[in-house]
Amino acid sequence: MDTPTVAKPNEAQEELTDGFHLIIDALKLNGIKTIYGVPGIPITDFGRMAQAAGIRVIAFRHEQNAGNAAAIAGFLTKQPGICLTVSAPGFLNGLTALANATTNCFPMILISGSSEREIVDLQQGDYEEMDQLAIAKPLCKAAFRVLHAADIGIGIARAIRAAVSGRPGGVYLDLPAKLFGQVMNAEAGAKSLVKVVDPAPAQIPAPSAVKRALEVLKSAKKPLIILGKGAAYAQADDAIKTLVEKSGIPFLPMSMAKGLLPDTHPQCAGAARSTVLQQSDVVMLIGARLNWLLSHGKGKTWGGAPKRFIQIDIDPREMDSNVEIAAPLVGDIGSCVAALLDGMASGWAPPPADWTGAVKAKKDENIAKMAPRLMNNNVPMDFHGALGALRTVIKERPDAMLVNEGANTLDLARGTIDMYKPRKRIDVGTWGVMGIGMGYAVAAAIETGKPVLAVEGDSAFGFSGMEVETICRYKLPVCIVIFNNNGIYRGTDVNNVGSDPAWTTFVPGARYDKIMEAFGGVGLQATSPDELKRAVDAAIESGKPTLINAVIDPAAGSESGRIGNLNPQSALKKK
Ligand SMILES: Cc1ncc(C[n+]2csc(CCOP(=O)(O)OP(=O)(O)O)c2C)c(N)n1
Ligand SMILES: [Mg+2]
Repeated sequence: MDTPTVAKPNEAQEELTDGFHLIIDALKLNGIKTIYGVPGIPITDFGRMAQAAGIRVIAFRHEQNAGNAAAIAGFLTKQPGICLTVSAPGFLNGLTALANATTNCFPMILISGSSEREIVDLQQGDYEEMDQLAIAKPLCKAAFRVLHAADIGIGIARAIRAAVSGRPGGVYLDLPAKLFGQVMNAEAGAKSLVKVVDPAPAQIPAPSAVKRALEVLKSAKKPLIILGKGAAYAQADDAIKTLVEKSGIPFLPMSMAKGLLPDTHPQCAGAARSTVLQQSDVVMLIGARLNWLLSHGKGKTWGGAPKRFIQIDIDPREMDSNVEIAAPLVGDIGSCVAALLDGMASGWAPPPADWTGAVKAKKDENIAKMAPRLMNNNVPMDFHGALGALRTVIKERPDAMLVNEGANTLDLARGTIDMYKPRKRIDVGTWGVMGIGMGYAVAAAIETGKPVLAVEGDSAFGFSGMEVETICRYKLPVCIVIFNNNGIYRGTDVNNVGSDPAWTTFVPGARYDKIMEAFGGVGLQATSPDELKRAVDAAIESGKPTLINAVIDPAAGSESGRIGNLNPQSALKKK
């Protein structure tokens, strides 16, 4: 029998490297510290080597959750979050997160191993065969494939720059299995690596655009500032706070911009949302898009009075997307806000007192109306009673990260739980997508080192629930509270035909806390707001993975939470 011999041509003289190491070196050179992923062919050894080289490799139970973790890591840090998957099915599992990242403008790179190009392109049925690059392209900002080890440096540099420059988004990087094992001269390999210089260059707004924006703002009798998650992403917190305070204009934070200035700030108009949207005459959007979440800038929500919009956005094509923008201000948010502040330096008159007075009166009225509902200690709990307890938790711990998904559980928590610091609230974002919960919770814990409170509808939790094992495995300080109302929106629907349950309902009285116990975490049940508060306090104090099954009245919720109006209605039914 032949004994296989290993050819050692110039090995004595020549030091070699390979694809595995070049990828790791390229990532490290560009400051990547963490990879979120799921192992398998052809990336298992790569993950081991990355871990050995000091990169933190966080293994999930499903790629969608790893992808969501990478995406939110990108949002929190302004560095692209990396998700690593196997080919075809693993890649597809990660793709939802990649598309969601792109929609939400989060910088993320999905790196997937892929099968042999020669076989894939001839469609000869390779293991996990799929033309991944072509499939990823329409769902992300950019997609690249690296075929030669010598191109790894440039490939990773392009991916990083594409993810974070301009409007951030998702990038796909296709790495065929053969690439990992390709060998090349180590010195040439080192030279081929690229450190991306100034990956997200400042984009300075034109002085004429700044002047126009200030003129429109000055002309306002009833101005309003809307802060979007782009403003939170920008990490220009001090400049934005100064702009809002110097202008004296009421501001409305979008969901993930909550806390950029505290929700308790005297200028916050969150509790008078309908009033300010309807009655304002000039609206300055900072990193907020006029999409469905703002009723496209028109219609009933915005009232009858004509509006003029000033819009700050890094993407020129965002302007006039839905309605005319009177003063487009294109540039990065930090530079735009700084330029506006410069322009205001020579003196600025606060908005008319009858406007700010009217906003304050409406807001005080709404807050007073809500207060007793949030203090109820009813059993079974309703959403308001339970959220009143969690609101106090965050008030007492403004550094904690809040993850939130569901329908009623989302909409009511958003309006109830005040945020005090920037980038502490992460949720379903532009799409209202279920399934971000545990991925976001893991990344929030890892990237910030702070305690995480995940407030989850029972349906919402189910989309990523298996990651409680991941949370236990990495011993993350995550407290999950499940608002268990036995179903989607409510647990009271009945199917009158046949014996199947109504399709919006779940097993009644389920004990989600037991799932956590299965992996060594703490599982608790809470049936009153007081009990819930005590349980969450204990969880956060201990830093131990905890899941609290919060029993909510199954009849308390409403269809689709606050967006029931989006459900299509038949013209026939209306007759
Ligand atoms: C990926 C995805 N699938 C389905 C939906 C539709 N959807 C919206 S909210 C929701 C769940 C709402 O139920 P739950 O999380 O229990 O919240 P509740 O209203 O009961 O508090 C679903 C399935 C979605 N938004 N995203
Ligand atoms: Mg529910």
